[in-house]
Amino acid sequence: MSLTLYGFPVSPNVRAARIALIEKGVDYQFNEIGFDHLATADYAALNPFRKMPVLQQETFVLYETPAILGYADEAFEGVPLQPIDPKSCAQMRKWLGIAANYLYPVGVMQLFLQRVMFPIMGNEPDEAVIAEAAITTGQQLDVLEQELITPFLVGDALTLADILTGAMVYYINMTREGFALVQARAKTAAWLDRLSQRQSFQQTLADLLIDKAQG
Ligand SMILES: N[C@@H](CCC(=O)N[C@@H](CS)C(=O)NCC(=O)O)C(=O)O
Repeated sequence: MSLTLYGFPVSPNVRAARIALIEKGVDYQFNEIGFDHLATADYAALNPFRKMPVLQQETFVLYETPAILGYADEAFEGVPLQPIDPKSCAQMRKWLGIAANYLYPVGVMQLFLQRVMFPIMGNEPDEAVIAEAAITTGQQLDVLEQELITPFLVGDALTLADILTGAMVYYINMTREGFALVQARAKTAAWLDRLSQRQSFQQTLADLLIDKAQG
């Protein structure tokens, strides 16, 4: 059985998929692609929406990160990454939605992109965008802080919720504004620290970002 994940290592969605596969102990090939590859016909055949990641297992092709995360957990042996109880499972899915729909567009695509990626790419960050994004991100992190009543987002064990939310908050924390916001929220800071110490997070930190990690 050959399993391939396509993506650019900096993408937090790609990283989350890699983290889930590593946490499951699944052997997979990482096929590193650049953003220019998304425009090709070959890639459109894998994902007509031209987003990354894509997971391919022989003739089975899957895109959309939450679907890939769920498949990684359900199709392979290894420690379960989803709770069984319906309420806990619903909470986990809620956090997958929060990560994709709220944290990613603001904390990653505005704050992290402008503050960390723009300078790497030789672009000038827009301070007004950063300031606005930091306010919204602070409000979102307040919710995370309030809900972190257990060591992980949904109970005492790592779930897909921690993986996707953690991938987003990890990048938020790489910005100086996000770092201050995370450090001001003790439970969020401790949770992120717990995640950052996992091999799966450490092994998937993109080379481009190694000297940007905080803490
Ligand atoms: N809904 C998609 C979103 C994935 C996504 O936005 N991926 C980004 C990288 S983190 C991407 O492919 N960006 C390229 C683009 O928008 O052109 C998923 O869950 O996988």
